[in-house]
Amino acid sequence: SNDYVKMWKDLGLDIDAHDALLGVLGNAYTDIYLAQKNRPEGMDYFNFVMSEVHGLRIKELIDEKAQGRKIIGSYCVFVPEEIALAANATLIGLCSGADFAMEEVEKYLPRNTCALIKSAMGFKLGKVCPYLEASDMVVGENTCDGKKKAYESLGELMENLYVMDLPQMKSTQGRALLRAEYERFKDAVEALTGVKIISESLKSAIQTVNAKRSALHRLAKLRKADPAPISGLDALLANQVSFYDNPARFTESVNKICDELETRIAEKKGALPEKTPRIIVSGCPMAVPNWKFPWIVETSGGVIVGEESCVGERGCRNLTDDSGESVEQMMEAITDRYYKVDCAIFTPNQDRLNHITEMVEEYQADGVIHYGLQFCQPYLMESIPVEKALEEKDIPTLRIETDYGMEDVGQLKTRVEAFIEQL
Ligand code: BJ8
Repeated sequence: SNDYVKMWKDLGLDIDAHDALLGVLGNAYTDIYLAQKNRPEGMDYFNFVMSEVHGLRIKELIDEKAQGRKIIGSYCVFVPEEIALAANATLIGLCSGADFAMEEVEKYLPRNTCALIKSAMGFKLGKVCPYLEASDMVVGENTCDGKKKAYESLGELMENLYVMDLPQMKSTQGRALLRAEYERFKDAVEALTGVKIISESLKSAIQTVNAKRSALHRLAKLRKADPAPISGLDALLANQVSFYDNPARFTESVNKICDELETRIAEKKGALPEKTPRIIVSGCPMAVPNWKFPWIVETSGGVIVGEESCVGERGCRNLTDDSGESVEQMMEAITDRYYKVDCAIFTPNQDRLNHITEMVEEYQADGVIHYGLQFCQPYLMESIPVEKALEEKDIPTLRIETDYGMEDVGQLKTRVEAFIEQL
């Protein structure tokens, strides 16, 4: 609508480039999502969210801003939403799931940078992301070397970049660093919003985020059923949308889908037929609109029953203890919760290997596909021990390496089909 165009212009978006992006996004959604059969009716909510992803949700954020609320954008699940919410700010995950303005990007980053980082840079340079432009503060983090160094360049293109340091080892010192960084972040957020975090607001923020994550857990557990009541594509979408939707509304919508899935399970109704080979996908996060790989799997004879990913269980499986009385106690609980995230930037990272094996058992998976983005050192390196650990348990494993381009779809499909056939 015209109102939206005005809103996008006010945010400083490049309207032509943005139209092009929305066109691609809309087509991909139609071809990949709407083409699926046997979807739960509750997915209508997500169809609506996606059709309004740069419209209604952005309008809501602009309205929040008009009322004095601040918007914080983040690129990593280490940035605690609890702290943002407690200071009356909204946290948005800035997705980086599509190539954009690649020629421009390569003036800032080497060609052999992972697609996720290039995408983040491309959305800024191309002026096409309303979430990024609506953010009052953008949080970068020292995770992989690629991101760490890319934020130096990104910081030159924006005034409001805040960089969080993160540990690389799960040690006493590592935890202390995380705790100190969360305190520094809390101070920065309070300075941004002018709102002091108190125990009541922090407790209520923890409960809001826990409720959201619990709804995602509930959805995940229902995928244990055979036939799987929901496709991996649809479950991934729920995880993706959790990063920018209103948390309370999101929680309610996911719980509604879960009610429907329970009925489906009782009726043995599946998104894909019973006995479809069941796959766990493990590895790099898949941000909107990166649906390429799950689409390949689920059109090649498999069904994805779990994501060992930050857009999946790695990102949401742990809850934060909300029993603390003081801000101090709850900040400790938040630190404990995030400290468990088993990202491949940590060394060693045995928890992740254990968790993948656990997921295979829990979801009765027939095999694991390790999804690595090209040039992502942490996950590509770790894919080798992952494969070894799984092979030791006789769990069939396939390692793939790809990017956001469509050139390798045929070749990937051939490999995935061959893998699924032998399960
Ligand atoms: S906690 S996974 S969201 S850092 S794919 S940019 S690692 S080169 S995304 Fe991540 Fe936080 Fe970890 Fe999760 Fe680098 Fe690899 Fe690119 Fe990556």
